[in-house]
Order: sequence, then C-alpha cells, then structure tokens
Amino acid sequence: MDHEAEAHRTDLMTITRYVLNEQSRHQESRGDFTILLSHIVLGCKFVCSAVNKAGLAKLIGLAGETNVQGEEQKKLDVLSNEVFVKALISSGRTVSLKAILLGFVDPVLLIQLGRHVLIWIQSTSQCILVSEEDEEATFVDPSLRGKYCVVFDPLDGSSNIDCGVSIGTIFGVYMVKDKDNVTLDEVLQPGKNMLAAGYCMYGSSCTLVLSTGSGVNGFTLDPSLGEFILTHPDIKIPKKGKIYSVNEGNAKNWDGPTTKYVEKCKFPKDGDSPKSLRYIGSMVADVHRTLLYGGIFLYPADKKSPNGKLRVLYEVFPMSFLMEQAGGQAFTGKQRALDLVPTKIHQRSPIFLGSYDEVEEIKALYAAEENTA
Ligand code: FDP
Repeated sequence: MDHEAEAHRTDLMTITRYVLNEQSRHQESRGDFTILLSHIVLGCKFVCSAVNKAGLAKLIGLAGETNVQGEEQKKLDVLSNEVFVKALISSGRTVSLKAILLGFVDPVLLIQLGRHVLIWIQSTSQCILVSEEDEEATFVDPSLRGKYCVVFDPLDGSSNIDCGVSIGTIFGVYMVKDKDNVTLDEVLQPGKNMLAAGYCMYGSSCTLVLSTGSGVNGFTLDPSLGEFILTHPDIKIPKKGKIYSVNEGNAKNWDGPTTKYVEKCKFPKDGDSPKSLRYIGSMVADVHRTLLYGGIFLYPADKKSPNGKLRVLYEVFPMSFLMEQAGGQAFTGKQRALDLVPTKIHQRSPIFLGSYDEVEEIKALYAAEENTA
C-alpha cells in the first residue's frame, strides 16, 4: 500500500457511503438496513469514546459504587447496554424509557425502532443476571414491529475492561419472517440465515468489521472526522496460519481431538515450524487478529463445560459468518457452526474458527475420533 498516497486520500469511503452503495445494488431496498446500521455505528462510537475515557471518568470497577460526589457509577458494560439501546432509539419512534430500563432486568427486550424490530439480547456478563429459566422476551405492539432482529453482545471481553485490554461489540442481523407474528423463533435460526454480522473492536484504534453477505470489510474510526473510513477492503483470511489462540489453562479437561491439534501446533511432526500462541482472552481481539493474520481461534468443549463457553447467537454466529465470508471456516466439533440451530437464546457452543486449512485439520481429527468410536 502507498501510505503517503493513503494519507492524502480525499475520496473517503465512509461506512454509510459503503452501505448506501451496497443498497443501490438491490432495487427493492428502501434504506431500512442503512438506517439500522447507522444506529449501530452510533452506539459503537459512543462506547468507543466511553472506553477511551474509562479510567478518567471512573467507568471501570464494579457497578453500584459511588463516586466522590455520591453519584452512582456505572460499570462500562452496563453503560454500553444503555448507550446502544439509547442510540438505537434515537430515531424518536420507540418505546418508553420504562420499557428500556426493563431491558436491564429482562435478558431479551424487543424494541420497536421506527420500522425496525430490535431484539436486544444481553450477555450474562451484565450486572443483572437472570437464570436460564426466567428468561423472557418483552414484545411491543405487533402493529409497530419492523423487519429486522439484531442480536448483540454490547461489550464482549468484559473481564478485560479494568486493565485496558481491547474489548468489543459483536452483532448479527436477521430479517423477521412475519412481522405480525414475531416470536423468539426469529432468532432461534441457524447462523447461515443472518443478513449481516460484524464487530467493533475498541483497541489501539477503533475498528468496525462488517459483512452484509458479500465479503468482509473493515472500517477504522477517524477520531478527527468521527467517521468510520474503509481501511481494510475485502478482507480475506490467509488459507493457513502460524498462530493458534486458546485458553490452554483448560487443557487438562480437553477432549482428544483438541488435545491432539494443540499438541501438533507445538510439536509438529511434518517438518513445519511450531505455531505461535497468542491469547488475549477477549474474543473480538483474538478473532480480529485471526482474521487479519490467519491461524485458528478455539474455545473448545471441556469436561467442565461440555458446551464450551461462547454464546451461539451473539458470539459464535456473527464471528463464524465473518470467517466464512472471508474465506475461512467455523466448526463446532460436530458440524459447520452456521448450520447449528439454537434452541435457547443464551445457548453456548464449542467453536473452532479461522484459516481454512487449520479448521480442516480440526475437522479431520474429530472425524477420525468418530470413526474409531
Ligand atoms: P469475558 O469472559 O471477559 O467476557 O465470552 C466472553 C469472553 O470474555 C470472550 O470475549 C473471551 O474470548 C472468553 O470469554 C474468554 O474466556 P476465558 O477467560 O475462559 O479464556
């Protein structure tokens, strides 16, 4: 890349311009997705700004603490929830504040956003925990519903907040099948039915990576313009990679194929060099590196967590969608991740995603184990 020329580039492809260009390719499109995305982008900008100020503004630490003025402080992930909901309702055509605040109690909240329906799914990393059995959806009046469902983790990797490590927002978008009869089944669909998916990483720069089903593009926030600019067009993950990314502290509880794969990364027998281990412990950052540099990210099942840790709807699916769109693969240990049909909104799944050849190796190890069983 000619960096000097880039620095003087005046024809800036903002994320809005990019999505409008995409929209113009679909004659039937009425701009609904562009409106929806612009609200997601606003939420990301706001969270980015809050993350950057976290230490100064006393946004780190536990929710429920009070500052010197006696004001209650909000933990960053609680704030992010509020920020996203409020950014998304800023169209001014939405439910009352009471209903929004309810969203912090109910893990799922259906919000009418003008012509859109937002299904807001809180990750259990939020400060209010609701047991699996108590999870209920709040639905708005059917006459007000629109055509999109958005599944979100507003601040993923929250255990990293207090030490300033990269964290992110993950999202996926589904089209409502029947807006007059909206049920949770709208999001209990295989990931391959997503219309779009993406993440925003709050790191050394703020990067939003998006796929609307025709490749993957990365946009970096220019703080002076307040705009996301296309900086990583048509991202393709390298076919093979030299990095593996996993929490090896769980190794004693792994199954056979995972153990064999990681062993091979460290002690290759085919004359290859050993792979490097990189594990940030923040999914957005680990997946972002994997997407750009190649390799594999895995959060496998283990004896203590037979379904792994990561959540299907707002972690596994959006990241798997992006990986496939970039030419990689995503596998659960049993099947293509995007074919999985979730039965619960907070369902977990093991996941292996990344470079095509690396995931092929994992698939072969699982197939071999199945054949010997
Ligand atoms: P966190 O617990 O900090 O919110 O699912 C959330 C997540 O982070 C992912 O972002 C991350 O990849 C994973 O959990 C890390 O889990 P371990 O600490 O078990 O490695």
